[in-house]
Amino acid sequence: MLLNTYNPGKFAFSKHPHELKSRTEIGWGILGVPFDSTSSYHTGSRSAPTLIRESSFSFERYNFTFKKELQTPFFDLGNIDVIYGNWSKTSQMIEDSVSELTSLNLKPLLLGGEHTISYPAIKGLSNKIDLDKLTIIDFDAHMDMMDTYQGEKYSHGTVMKRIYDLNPKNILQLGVRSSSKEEYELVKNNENIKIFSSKNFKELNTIKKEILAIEGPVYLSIDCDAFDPAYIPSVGNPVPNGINLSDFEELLKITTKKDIVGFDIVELSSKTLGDPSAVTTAKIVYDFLTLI
Ligand SMILES: [Mn+2]
Repeated sequence: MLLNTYNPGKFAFSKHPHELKSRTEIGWGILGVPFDSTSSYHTGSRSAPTLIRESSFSFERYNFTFKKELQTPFFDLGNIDVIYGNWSKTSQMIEDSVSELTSLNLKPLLLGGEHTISYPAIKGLSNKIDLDKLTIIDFDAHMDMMDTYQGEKYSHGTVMKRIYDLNPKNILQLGVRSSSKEEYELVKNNENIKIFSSKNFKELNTIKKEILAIEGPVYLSIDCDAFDPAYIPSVGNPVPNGINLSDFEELLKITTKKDIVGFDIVELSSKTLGDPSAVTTAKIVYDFLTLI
């Protein structure tokens, strides 16, 4: 490092890009995706990548929660140059960027932005992974299984339906506590989609067993609204009575033992530097990188 400087535009502990050229081992590549054009309630998730990175500098390399140092190699490569209001071009850019990351031996770690970004992220993996073997673990208060929302086919409210249309092996949704009747009917009658509501977290062992039984590659998507608003109030669509951080940490320990091929964290919606919601979101990324 030159002089005694640091770069608050990159996630803390990120490796320097010059090391990218000589890479052979697999690592993670962070991309910010500051897109929030379909947000329907609290807008502002376009600022989340910046807030998450800034918050990451409040952590130590030693992760006391898991008694482990953060040693996973990762590169923060900046933000995708999204076009606000133009989903089709933005979506293509996300897909291409993820695809490019995989050709650099990097797995995608996306900082949203709204939840819609998960769809092109998963599509971008398709040259490396058979999507019909992929399981999606989606922490979310909502099902996001509507076919259209507010007239839009591609929206934070339809993203899991679009992903379902790609025919992945399974979708596991954790923390759900809000849906339309149509979404509930679709999910209830579908053996490839499993739902555990936030109330189901009283039987955490059942969810643990469900995760442990997963075979094959996994894409992990975390919508910050899965958590109780007591932990992360600044989200696009807050829903009361969500999951708590201790239960999440237990599940993250198990999930990171799986073959995770991609990760995103979405829907943090704030404009305030140091917002505790941003610190908690950054902590989840930091925990993930420590454990993976
Ligand atoms: Mn969502």
